[in-house]
Amino acid sequence: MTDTTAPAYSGPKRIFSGIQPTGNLHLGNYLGALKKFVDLQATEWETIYCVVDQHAITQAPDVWGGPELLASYTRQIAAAYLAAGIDPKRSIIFAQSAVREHTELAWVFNCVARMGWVERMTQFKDKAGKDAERASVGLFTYPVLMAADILLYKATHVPVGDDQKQHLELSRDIAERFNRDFNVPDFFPVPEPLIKGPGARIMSLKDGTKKMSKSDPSDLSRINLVDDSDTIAKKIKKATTDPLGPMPEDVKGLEGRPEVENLVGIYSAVSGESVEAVVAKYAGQGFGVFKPALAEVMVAHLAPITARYREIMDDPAEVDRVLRDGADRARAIAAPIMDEVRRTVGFWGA
Ligand code: AQP
Repeated sequence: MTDTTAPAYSGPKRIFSGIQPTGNLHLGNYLGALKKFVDLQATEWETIYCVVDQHAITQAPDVWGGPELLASYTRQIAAAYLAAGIDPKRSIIFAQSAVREHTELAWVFNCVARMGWVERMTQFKDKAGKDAERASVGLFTYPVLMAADILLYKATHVPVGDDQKQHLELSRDIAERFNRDFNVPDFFPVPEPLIKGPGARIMSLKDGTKKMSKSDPSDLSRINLVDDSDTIAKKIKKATTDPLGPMPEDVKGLEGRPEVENLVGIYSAVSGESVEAVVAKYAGQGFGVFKPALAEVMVAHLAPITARYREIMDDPAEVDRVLRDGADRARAIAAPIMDEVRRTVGFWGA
C-alpha cells in the first residue's frame, strides 16, 4: 500500500532490472523483460541491467548447472543483453555478485520485511513445490534480495513480466517501511513496476494456462532465443491449439481460447501490430495458414538477435570486459547509497 502522507521522492528517475543466469533465455524473458530493457534506452532515464547470479543459487546446484557453469551462464545472459540491443555505453550491464552491497542491503531488508509479507509470495510456493521444508532459506527470502537489488540504486522504475508483480509490491512495502521506521521519509523511492504492454505474460506453447518458463521439462513448450529457424517453425507447428475451430472473427472470439490468445499475443508483440489488427488479418483462417505466418514473423525478428548473440559469444573476453566495466559503474552508484543506509541504521563506524 502506498503511503500517501510521505513526500514524493525527488531523486533522479532510474531503471533497474535483472534476469537469472539459469539456462537459455526464452521468448517470455525476451518479450516480458529484455525487449523492454532495450526500448527504455530511448528515454532519458539511467538504465541499469543486472545478471542476478545470486538469485540463481537459491535452488540446488543441479537445477542451475553447478559452479563450473555459473560464470559461463552469466556471460551468456550478458551476451543476450548485448545481442538484443542493450548498448553498454548507454546502460550499465553487470553481475549481481560483483557488487557486494546487494547482499549487505538484503540483510538490512530482511530485518525490515515482515514474515507475513514474505509468506504471501506465490512464486515461492510454486518453486518450492510440495516439499517447502526442503527449500532453501534463500529461495524464501529471494524477493527481499530483489528489493535490495532495486533499491541499492534508488531505482524508480522496474521493467518486468507480469509474474514479478507481487515481488515488486513487496519492494514497495519494504521501501516505505524502511523510510518510516528510520524516519527518513524521502530516502528510498517507492519503485514503480513497468509491466504493461505486449509480451507481459507469454504462456507455454503446450498449455495456454501455464507461463512459458525455463524450467518446463518440455523444450516444445518454449521458443529459446538460440533456436534456429527450423526449430522455431517446428515448435510453432506443434503448438497446442483447441478444437473450437479456425481463427476467431474478432477479439472477443479469443475469450476461453488461451492457447490461441497466446499465439495471437506473440504475433502482436513480435510484429508490433495490435491484437485487433492480427485477428482481423487472419479472421476465419485455419491454423495451417496462421502458424507458418507466425513462425515467419518470429524468425524475421529473432534471427538477427541470435546471429549477433553467436558472434558475441565467440569473444567471451569482450563480454567479461563489459561486465567488469559495468560492475565498476554500478559500485560507484551503490557504495555511497549503502554508506547512507549504514549511517541511517546507526551501525558503528558508519
Ligand atoms: N512467460 C513469461 N512472460 C513474460 N515475461 C516473463 N518473464 C519470465 N517468464 C515470462 C520475465 O523474465 C524476466 C527474467 O526472469 P528470470 O529469469 O529472472 O526468472 P523467472 O521469472 O523465474 O523466469 P523463468 O523462465 O520462469 O524461470 P524459471 O523456470 O526458473 O522460473 C522477469 O522480468 C520475468 O518477469
